[in-house]
Amino acid sequence: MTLWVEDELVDCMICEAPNPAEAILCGKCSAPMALVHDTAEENREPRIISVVGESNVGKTVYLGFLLDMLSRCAKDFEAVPKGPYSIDLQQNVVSYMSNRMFPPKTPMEPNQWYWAYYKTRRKRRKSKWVDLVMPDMAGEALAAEVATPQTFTVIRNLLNKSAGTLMLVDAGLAANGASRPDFFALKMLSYIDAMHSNNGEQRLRKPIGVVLCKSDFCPESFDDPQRFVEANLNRLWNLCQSRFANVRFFACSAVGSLAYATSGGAGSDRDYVQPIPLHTALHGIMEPFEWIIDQI
Ligand SMILES: Nc1nc2c(ncn2[C@@H]2O[C@H](COP(=O)(O)OP(=O)(O)O)[C@@H](O)[C@H]2O)c(=O)[nH]1
Ligand SMILES: [Mg+2]
Ligand SMILES: [Zn+2]
Repeated sequence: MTLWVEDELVDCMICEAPNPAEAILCGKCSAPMALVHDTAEENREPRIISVVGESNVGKTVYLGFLLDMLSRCAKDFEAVPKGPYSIDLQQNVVSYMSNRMFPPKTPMEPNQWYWAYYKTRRKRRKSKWVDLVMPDMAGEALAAEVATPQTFTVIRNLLNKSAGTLMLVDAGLAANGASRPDFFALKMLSYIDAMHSNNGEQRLRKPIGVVLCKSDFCPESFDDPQRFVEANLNRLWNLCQSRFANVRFFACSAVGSLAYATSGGAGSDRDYVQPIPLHTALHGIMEPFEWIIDQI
């Protein structure tokens, strides 16, 4: 006689694909399965914060340092990393930057994204756990999904399930007069707006933290981030005013000073200029996170 033990299946929190109970990452979207197990065990709903932004805006650098600060109990936060991937992302950023290099580009394929999952809460107040789930996604994937919804359904599911979103914007480019960061942010927010569309009347209450990355290029953004957005990212500003009830603006930077190196090679490579982060100086990394955690 043969006994068949049917494997228990658990649905992924992000894409809803069934996975074997012992799976660590979802077989379809690579999201950490610990998210399902932990929240079920603790008998609570997940409270997800997502981090989005265009390619090259600084997501990997921001997340890496945020996770590192959280795991060192900055500002009295307690953070529990879930799974090796979470620690890898953080370690990757910290070690590249201490070698005066920016970390390499995030791959486009969803199964190669680093999904970091940290459970975190304020220690002193014994407040509720927050699930900081951050796919360090390639900005191109996000752009593809925003341009043609349903291309990467995993992104849609993630945004839909998050209680709050941090949207990163390249302040250096915006300060130089580029319209690209403004348009990308505009598209991103109108995508979120459309997804939650409630007959178009009420403004969306879900908290959106707009994080101005690379603010070392435009230090004035630290003095008054809101004003900076109003002046340099005016399309984004107007949409926030009309459609979002709970938006806050923050400036942040990970580097103290930059040097520039050229490759010195021949041909097309010749004029390639590469920024070298001379030293790490973290400004405004925790603030957006602290704010959003209090909003959800
Ligand atoms: N000046 C400055 N440049 C940054 C900062 N963070 C990132 N960068 C630059 O932006 C590039 C892309 O950063 P990355 O985190 O990989 O962006 P991602 O594509 O959004 O993940 C890096 O290679 C750096 O050149 C920062 O705080 N200040
Ligand atoms: Mg990246
Ligand atoms: Zn999944």
